[in-house]
Amino acid sequence: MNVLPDTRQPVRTDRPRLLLVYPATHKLGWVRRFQLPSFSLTLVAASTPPEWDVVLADELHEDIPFERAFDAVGITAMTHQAVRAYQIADRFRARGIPVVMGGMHATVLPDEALEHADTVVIGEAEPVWVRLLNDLKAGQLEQRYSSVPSGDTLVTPWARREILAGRKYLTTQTLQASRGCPYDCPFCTVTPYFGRSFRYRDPEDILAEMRTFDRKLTVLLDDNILGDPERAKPILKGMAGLGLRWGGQANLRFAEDPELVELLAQSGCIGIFVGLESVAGAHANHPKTGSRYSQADLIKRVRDAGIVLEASMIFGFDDHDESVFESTIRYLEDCRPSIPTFNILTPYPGTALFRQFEAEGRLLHKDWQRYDHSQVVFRPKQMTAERLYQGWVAARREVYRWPSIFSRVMSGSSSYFTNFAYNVLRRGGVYGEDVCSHAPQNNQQLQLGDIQTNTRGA
Ligand code: B12
Ligand code: SF4
Repeated sequence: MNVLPDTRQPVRTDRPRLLLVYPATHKLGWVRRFQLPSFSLTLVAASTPPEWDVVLADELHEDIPFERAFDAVGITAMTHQAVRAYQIADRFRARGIPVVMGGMHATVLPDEALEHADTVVIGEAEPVWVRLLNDLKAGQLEQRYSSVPSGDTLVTPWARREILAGRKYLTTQTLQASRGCPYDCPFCTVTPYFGRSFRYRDPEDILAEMRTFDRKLTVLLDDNILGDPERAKPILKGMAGLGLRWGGQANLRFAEDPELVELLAQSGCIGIFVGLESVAGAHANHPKTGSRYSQADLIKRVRDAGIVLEASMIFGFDDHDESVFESTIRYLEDCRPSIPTFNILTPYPGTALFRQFEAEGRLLHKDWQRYDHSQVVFRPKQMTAERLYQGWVAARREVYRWPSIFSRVMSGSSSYFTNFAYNVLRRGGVYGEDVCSHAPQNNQQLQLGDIQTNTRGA
């Protein structure tokens, strides 16, 4: 890691200086070039009045400039970044520099964040940020600035991507067309904090921002870009002429509407991520996943349109016993998404799941760095924590064996190369990482067949 080069120093010194920090929990090698930048911080920068010089420190790419002079430091953090964010905050505050914490973790646990920060932004920055900075300059900083989402329209400035200059990311062309989600899944923080209704930006504003993009690869960071099909369609129609190649997330039920699938393909969508969550039980029959069509049928529609479909499953719900690993693998073999992804259920603070597990005494700890979907942080109902972890490890390895990859890729009707490339990348992540470092106890690496006997051979 290097310290920030001088070219990224504020040009003028007579203006107030703001440092925005994206904390990193661990060092990344060359893969940092395939990460996305913090959209949160480019939006905070865009909401900052022009009188401020804004500097970004992305700890994935460079060291934090702890010794430099700033008038304020703003730090973002998801839960797994919180501990590192607090360390950074403490160091700046020790020098008397006021620290503002924002993002999902500070939003759900503002009291904890205030042990390390002078002030906390609860919720979205846009409505409160200018007032906060003015209060700071006037020496009247309050401890909390809260914004509550309302209505069905989202107004945000265009992200200030130039503060990312000098670093290599997968792409800096990220944006959100909408926020909010009505589905209120118990393991997710989005509905409580971004609101129950889909708030969309004005399609013309989105398209105008996209017209400034000079590369093809674009990522839409919406939780469910197709959540309100009638509001998504004008955006997709407008994108059709822009020549972008983009990926995003949605819930699979969008594929019930053939027009939407066609528009998605025409808009330049190359990959879409959907949460199927569970092969059986309550989460398989949730309004977001349950459909009058089979999931296999809906997945086929998307893949037939030439779009890579990534399906995410979660292991560890209370209605999951040890058979869930095997049944999930077999289910995915039938449904044939282009890319399967598995996560360990994680009770993030601020969710209904967290409250339930805390009330039941089932949280193993509150070591936030380990709340990242790859570690078991709670006591599962129908298996041990070790079994859950090892089943997750084995399931990932099973679906990224070469025969499994070839079988999935060849089952599509088009985009063989793109599908194969995505799978190879994912295989690298699964087989390349030191999964044992996350194991709750027993570090023995199991194959799926050690957990369930009915495993197919290689
Ligand atoms: C896109 C996305 C990703 C992307 C990109 C992340 C990146 N580089 O920033 C990818 C796919 C890489 C990703 C990965 C993960 N993600 Co993610 N991700 C999202 C998603 C869908 C959008 C994030 C986003 O950009 N939102 C738009 C911005 C504008 O919103 P925002 O971050 O909340 O910021 C606003 C306010 O919070 C506030 N704010 C934020 N920071 C600051 C700082 C200051 C100083 C101020 C004043 C204000 C402020 O102002 C902002 C503007 O309004 C969110 C869900 C969501 N709706 O937010 C999940 C979400 C953030 N991810 C989540 C998780 C868990 C993860 C993973 C840990 C999952 C995993 N293990 O794979 C990883 C961690 C990766 C990492 N970097 O270490 C959780 C976090 C939960 C939690 N309590 O921490 C979320 C909320 C999803 C969920 N269902 O709960 N993610
Ligand atoms: S559908 Fe997705 S974004 Fe919406 S509440 Fe469920 S997990 Fe969260």
